[in-house]
Amino acid sequence: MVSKFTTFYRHIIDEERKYPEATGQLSDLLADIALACKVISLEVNRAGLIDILGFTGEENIQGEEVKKLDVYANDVLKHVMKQGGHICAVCSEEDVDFIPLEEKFADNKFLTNKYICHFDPLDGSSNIDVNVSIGTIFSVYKRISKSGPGSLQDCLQKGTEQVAAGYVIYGSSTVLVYTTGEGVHSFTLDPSVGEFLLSNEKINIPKKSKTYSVNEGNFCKWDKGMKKYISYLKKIDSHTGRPYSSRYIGSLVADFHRNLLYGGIFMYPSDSKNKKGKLRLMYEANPLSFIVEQAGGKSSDGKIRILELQPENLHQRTPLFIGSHEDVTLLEKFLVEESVEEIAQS
Ligand code: FDP
Repeated sequence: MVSKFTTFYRHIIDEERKYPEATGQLSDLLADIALACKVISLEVNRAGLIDILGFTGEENIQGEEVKKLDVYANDVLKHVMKQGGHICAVCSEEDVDFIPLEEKFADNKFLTNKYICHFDPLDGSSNIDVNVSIGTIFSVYKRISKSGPGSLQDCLQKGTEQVAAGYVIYGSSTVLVYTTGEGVHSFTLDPSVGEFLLSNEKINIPKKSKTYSVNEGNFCKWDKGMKKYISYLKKIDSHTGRPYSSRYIGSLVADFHRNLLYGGIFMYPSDSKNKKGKLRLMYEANPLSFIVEQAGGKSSDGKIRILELQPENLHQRTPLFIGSHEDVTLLEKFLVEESVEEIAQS
């Protein structure tokens, strides 16, 4: 519980003051993202009232073109990013290519477009029309190139290079979770004042959990190790807290958020159909991995730490195992080791 009345902007400014050399640009950028997400939140909340779901291209009663929510969210984020002037490129899960941006403050040597932003504007899109929690995921990198619009090389950096990451979940309330590498903090939107207020500081994910999240309908497509791990979690053993409970919303942000607070392991493995898994490295896996590690958890593609994967293209997919540290470590053993019979039998 937090007794202080701290807004998101106050929090990032306080963090920034710990670094005398900071120009304030990252704080401004994060504040811009929060602003865009407030606008998206409003539209998500209104989605059931106004008839905008699933009707891209049609006109509403004001004669304006109606957009699907994911298209709308993408447009809002890009618009706010362009206006802010702190980034040299924006990459979105909704767009095929990255969008290079010109310098806005070319005459000010202290303000440059030195950052890159990656967005999944509306994650969990298959849940949009049925009132299930969805979210926006973001991550921020520093550019590698010196000046001008950003390049593909700027956009394809390893997850270890992220300077900030977070997500906003549009659920029973709108919650923003972020890290700049100094712990994970969450803020709840108070719609009456229009501010994100600090609700949870320095979040720690439980080291071991009793919950797994996976689309078990894919069971027959998984490899042996994955099948054995899930079967292991379902066996009764009070010593190791089994059987685990199963919780799967099918909205990554929502599943991740629950596991972050209560403990859990989220899995989207590769399978016989999707050899590289389903989720996107740059837009989903990297930001959530930065957050989970900052909260004391772990994230892996089954063998390698997600943050150390070298991206080769913007929409690259990866298997993802993310959550409580001990659970991800045990899962890796099932996937990697030749002989898992011993653990599986125990
Ligand atoms: P969605 O297809 O609804 O957009 O990455 C997208 C994602 O949702 C994640 O949010 C979610 O965890 C996952 O895909 C769900 O995939 P399955 O429907 O295959 O379980």
